[in-house]
Amino acid sequence: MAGTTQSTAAAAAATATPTGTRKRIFSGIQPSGHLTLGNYLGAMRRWVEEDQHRADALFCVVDMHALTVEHDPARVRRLTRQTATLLLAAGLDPRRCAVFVQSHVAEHARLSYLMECTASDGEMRRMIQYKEKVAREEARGRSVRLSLLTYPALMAADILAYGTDEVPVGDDQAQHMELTRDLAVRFNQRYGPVFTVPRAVHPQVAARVMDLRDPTSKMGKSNDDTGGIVYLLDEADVIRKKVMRAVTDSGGTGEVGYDREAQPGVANLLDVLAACTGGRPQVLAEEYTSYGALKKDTAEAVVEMLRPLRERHAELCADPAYVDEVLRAGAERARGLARPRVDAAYAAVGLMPPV
Ligand code: AQP
Repeated sequence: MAGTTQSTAAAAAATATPTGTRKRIFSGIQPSGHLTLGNYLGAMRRWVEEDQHRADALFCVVDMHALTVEHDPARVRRLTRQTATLLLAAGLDPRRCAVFVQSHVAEHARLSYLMECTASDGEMRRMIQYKEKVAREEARGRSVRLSLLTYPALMAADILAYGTDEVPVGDDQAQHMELTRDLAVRFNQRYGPVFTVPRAVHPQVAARVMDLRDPTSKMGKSNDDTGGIVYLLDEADVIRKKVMRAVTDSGGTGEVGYDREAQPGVANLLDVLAACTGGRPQVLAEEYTSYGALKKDTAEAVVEMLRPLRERHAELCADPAYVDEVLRAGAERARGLARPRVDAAYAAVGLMPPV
């Protein structure tokens, strides 16, 4: 332990429970593509329906993460605005939570460097998402950016800067969350108790929505083949077409059953239908005797669930000044919350405060 009296005192102030007994929640979403049904069911819906009501919540468009692979600057800028607009359209209420853009709050990058100094090269290289994305970048004939390797350090900084208790995310982020917890514990052991150790919370149903054309892979917004991905802004007919063409039966049984191993495509549709209707996938499986009927009902449930979001998105696009103001106020609040903790972390590791 190397915590000085000064840094420990600053850290204690910074780690005090933010608003009495209210939990602090942080989560983020990358503007690396158009948002998908996976993003909505795995993360956003819970932010809207539960998290913003029960906690002191911050939701962030993590634009710097979108630079970890080859990108078009104009597209990232456009998608950042679109992502923020979709978060509001989905129902995040700026009177209840902060909605902001990562690069507008310098504390994320400041803390990310300290996280790189806390993590080891080996643990970064073990990340499954890193290995998958390296393979994808290489298959596209692109070089692999160093930031792809250090991405989890920035993600840890995003979370730890706010004294976050809970991080609502899809299943695919479980490994990064474990690393974030390890980094928080390690930092605190080395330098004093600066960070709260956060925990991940995953939705009960549809924690990992799979690609409709390849149900063994996650529905990802940056996948090359878009035929199996439902985007939140897809027209109703496009959604219907994609769901009706979903892969259902690789084993050839022809029966509707909820078995993720044997029938991943059917299980995925049942998960999506359950998430949209509030049912249970195992129970829903018993109600269907044909894939066609299951697909039709799933398509309609998705279309209906997304209809209000699409309508609200169109309204918000007509009022960009409102979205700007939400993001400005959100960033201001986030800066005020993050700065004392990041300053405490800088002091704790031995960096001299500005004179
Ligand atoms: N398919 C999914 N099912 C459930 N949850 C998902 N999430 C993403 N995809 C699914 C959750 O959405 C939140 C934001 O995700 P992200 O922006 O960090 O990552 P991404 O959508 O996976 O985008 P990438 O990494 O740019 O590219 P792809 O998609 O190609 O891997 C997170 O809470 C995530 O769990």
